[in-house]
Amino acid sequence: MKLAPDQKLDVREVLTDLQHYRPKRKGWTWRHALTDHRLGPFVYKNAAADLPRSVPLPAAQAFGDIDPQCDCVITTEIASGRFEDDLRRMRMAAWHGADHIMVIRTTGQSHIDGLIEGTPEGIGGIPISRKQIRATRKALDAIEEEVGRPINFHSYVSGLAGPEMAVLFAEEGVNGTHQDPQYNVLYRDINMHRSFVDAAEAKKVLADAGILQLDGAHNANATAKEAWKVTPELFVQHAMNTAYSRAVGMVPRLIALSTVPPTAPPAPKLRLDLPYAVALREVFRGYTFRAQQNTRYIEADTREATVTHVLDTLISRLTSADIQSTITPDEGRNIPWHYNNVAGVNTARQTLMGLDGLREMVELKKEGVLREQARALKERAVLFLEEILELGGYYAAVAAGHFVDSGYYPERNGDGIVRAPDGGDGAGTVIPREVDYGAPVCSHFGDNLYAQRAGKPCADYGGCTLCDPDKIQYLDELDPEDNVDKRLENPLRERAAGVLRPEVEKHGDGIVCVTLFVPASPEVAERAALEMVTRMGLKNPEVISRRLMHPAEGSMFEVKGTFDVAIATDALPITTRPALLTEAEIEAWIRPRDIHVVAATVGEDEHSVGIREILDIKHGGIEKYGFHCHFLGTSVPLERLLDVAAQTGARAILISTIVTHGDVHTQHMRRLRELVQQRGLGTRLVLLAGGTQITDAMARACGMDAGFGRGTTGREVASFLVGHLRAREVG
Ligand code: Z97
Repeated sequence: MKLAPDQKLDVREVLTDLQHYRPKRKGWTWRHALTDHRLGPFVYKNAAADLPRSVPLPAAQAFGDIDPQCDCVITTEIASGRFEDDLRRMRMAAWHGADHIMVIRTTGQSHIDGLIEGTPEGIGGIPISRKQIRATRKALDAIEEEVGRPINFHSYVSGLAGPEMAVLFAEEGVNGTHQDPQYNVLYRDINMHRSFVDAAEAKKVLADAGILQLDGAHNANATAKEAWKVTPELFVQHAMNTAYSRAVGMVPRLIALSTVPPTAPPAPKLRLDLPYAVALREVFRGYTFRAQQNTRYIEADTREATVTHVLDTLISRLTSADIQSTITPDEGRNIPWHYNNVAGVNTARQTLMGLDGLREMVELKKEGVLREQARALKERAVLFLEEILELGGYYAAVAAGHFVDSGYYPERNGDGIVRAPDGGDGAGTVIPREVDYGAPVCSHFGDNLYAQRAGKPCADYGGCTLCDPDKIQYLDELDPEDNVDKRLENPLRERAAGVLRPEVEKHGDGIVCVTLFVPASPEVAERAALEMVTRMGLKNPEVISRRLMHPAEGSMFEVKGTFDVAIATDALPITTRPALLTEAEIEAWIRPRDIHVVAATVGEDEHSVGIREILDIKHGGIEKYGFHCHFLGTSVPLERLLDVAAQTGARAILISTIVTHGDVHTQHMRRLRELVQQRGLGTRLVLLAGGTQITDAMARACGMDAGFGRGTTGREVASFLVGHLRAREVG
């Protein structure tokens, strides 16, 4: 399967022959850091290889459209709940620099005690099935070829079916997972014994498949009443999972500690979060770090979420991050929207590149409050661990409610999560292995009847699904109604009919967001905002963000609603804008040639703002490329423009009309052409007209070489002029 940048991802092609699809590669891939990477006008200190295909950051237009890539992996979490829609979102995220795609399941899959077949939408959310994974991996294999960088695919190995999930992921080329038995125990109330036994088995499978593991410590941050107070415990949680993973055979490089800065402004964020981040990296040196933005503080304001994300990322750059995970800034108010996935990725990318080389200029102090705080945290963590030992171990400590207590250890408020060692889902399901136990796959923790002969244990029984993928039983979806083929019917019909609707989540959902400021008290303003959006024709309007500007003067609202109108693309008046020359190309052609242009606002028009924008270097006008501009002012007669053009040997005349009536602008254009012809300058002079009422087609119909309407930039005019003059030179 191959993707072309100008063509939409074909979900049908993804689904074709899926039962025989095999992943192109397995195991985790890091970016390779480059030192002193030269790109455009800059040298980067913390960059990785460039992408052949991507969408650069907006400001890149000022630097030759460069798109430097940072040295750490960037994550986005994708979870519309419909894998066929998620594939398109993944592609967009990859073009913006994401190379770690987490497919989060929208159901608590940890409670399900087996693998799921089919994609049951609706009740209870979306669990992960083999079909979804395989389709996603196939699409990601094509996407990584398109952007030119491996994409790590990620999901969760937890719960009662943890080992089965691990095998499934190893079979299907999933590259990263969350795996931490403490997550089961604390957050999903799954039996402790079962969770740790399963974890050993699952971790062995992950280790053998080279899959990266994230732990679940950050969940304490997200659930604790005062997140900055659970920081000593987080060291303990990381230590437990890390030690257990090592004991099973995982390599440190693929054990990623999942860490989240615990606070957000107005908390004194760096003062609290930086010592914690520093101490963590000192204690766990040699492991890798997955830094994630804290979801806890994301509410309705995407601006605020973005600022916190930037500060979180600053902490990553001041310490370290091997993976920078992103959250969508709208997560507190919607199921994330696809353009907000891209926004989150861009916040990380923009911040990380903006902070390139920071540690070469800024050093964290070796003494003082930062070190004192870091040391205090470590001491508290060690005391916490010692107390666990005194109590008789982890199970006893959880039973005593020592985890996710809101006290700052050694304080305790008695509100921690309490789990009984013999309770929870799957209690009593751990049974001793028989001596003749035979493991169904080669990756296995502990005794196995099948000895390691001929290189692999499964040789004894003719191969396992990890070694021989043809042994995998592929079951397609079982639900006759709710399956991808049925769900695709409408989207494909609409696409074939050339029909478009706006969307934010799923194909053609029609959801749009309107921003309004309403000048009244909050209650009145909100009611009015909903009414206004209803009158715009949106259905089911819902205020998703409200920001008070002043109790009496007004509030700003973001209202989402459904725009239930399909637009036929073939009825749209599409004008293709010509591709622009780069700034460097324009300048390289103009500078050595001494090109003069004459410009004025003509007729009886006193407005010069528009034409000045096009000419002046201050406004990014064509002067900056080396054009010699003779601006003659406003209300200038056409004859005078021609006189000056003759005197200066100009190659172009630019006329502007802003205020026109009775079609005077078309008369000016026609007259200018006549005068030029009369004086025999038609082959020498390029004639351009601009103004709010001018269109390119109209200007050409009136004898101009081109017309430029509202919003034109100097680069567009310069690009046209160079293209035209160059063609005449050649011709
Ligand atoms: C993150 N934003 O990137 P279930 N195991 C662990 C987890 O943290 C999770 C699950 C399993 C977050 C992702 C929260 N984490 C979302 C260690 C979920 C999922 O399917 O909800 O039962 O388990 O870390």
